[in-house]
Amino acid sequence: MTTPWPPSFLVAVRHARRIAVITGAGISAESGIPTFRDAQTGLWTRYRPEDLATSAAFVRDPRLVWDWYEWRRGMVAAAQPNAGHRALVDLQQRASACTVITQNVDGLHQQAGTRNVVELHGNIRRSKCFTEGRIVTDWARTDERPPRCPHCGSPLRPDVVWFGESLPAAALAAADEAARSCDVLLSIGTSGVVYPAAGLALTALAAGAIVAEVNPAQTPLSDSATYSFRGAAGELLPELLAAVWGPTKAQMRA
Ligand code: BV8
Repeated sequence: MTTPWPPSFLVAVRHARRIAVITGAGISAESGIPTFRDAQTGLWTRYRPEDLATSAAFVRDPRLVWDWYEWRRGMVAAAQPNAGHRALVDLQQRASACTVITQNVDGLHQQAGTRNVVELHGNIRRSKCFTEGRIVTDWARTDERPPRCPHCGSPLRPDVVWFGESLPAAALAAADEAARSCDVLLSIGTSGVVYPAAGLALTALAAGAIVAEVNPAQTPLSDSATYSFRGAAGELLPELLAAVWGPTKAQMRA
């Protein structure tokens, strides 16, 4: 089923000087990584992500939080970028300027080949010292969980932004500048409930950009977005690129 793309939207994407893209967990769903809104599976069904992704939860039970992230790291390590990630690599090559901003911590945009990804919430593949904040790669592999910082002995934590923590200032500034200066913003696979990330699409709208959403479900952005396309990123994004610039060689061979 091909989406009836509005011609005005296709023209806007093709001629945009600058495109901003904001992605959420939905773009990684087709890579097998559960979204935050998906029910947690197995051991983790009894916990809400919001209750584990906090500094207080880590202080209260560092091993539980460390193990939750190790479980997620395992899924991320086994995951491959999907057609949605690859379509954004294609978009960045075809558009005159395209900034990809992500709330995701899985690193799949970089793995797919997207350049200069703005990671608003850090990256689960990196660990840092809970006290010093420095990134640590070489810790003693003992069975202690969480492991200890080799420099000061504090527990290690994932290099992600927890609820109640400020976003990296440089990433937030880059995302805000992209939202203010783009002609088109694509909001892909996000429920749009976590701030300040969810505010970026509204910033783009207020600055006069065309804002289009790709999501199988309604979100708080759906009614205010210029366009809201119902569907999966892995299906709609390749379709959109083909509608704007023609099918890729791979699509022609398919
Ligand atoms: C902060 C990393 C300052 C960790 C995450 C107003 C202003 C500022 C702050 C706040 C505010 N109001 C409230 C707050 C506090 C809070 C907040 O927003 N709370 C929410 C719950 C109301 N914000 C913060 O704490 C932020 N910090 O603002 O600092 C400050 C400092 C001190 C005190 C106050 C403020 C920090 C937020 C970052 C938290 N860290 N991740 C980790 O991963 O473990 S957030 C995490 O959840 C994700 O990164 C993401 O941002 C969010 C989940 O959202 P989504 O990515 O959208 O995923 P979700 O599952 O929700 O939805 C998936 C969507 O995909 C669905 O819509 C689904 O339909 C769709 N989908 C499914 N399949 C597909 C699909 N779409 C396309 N294709 C498919 N195939």
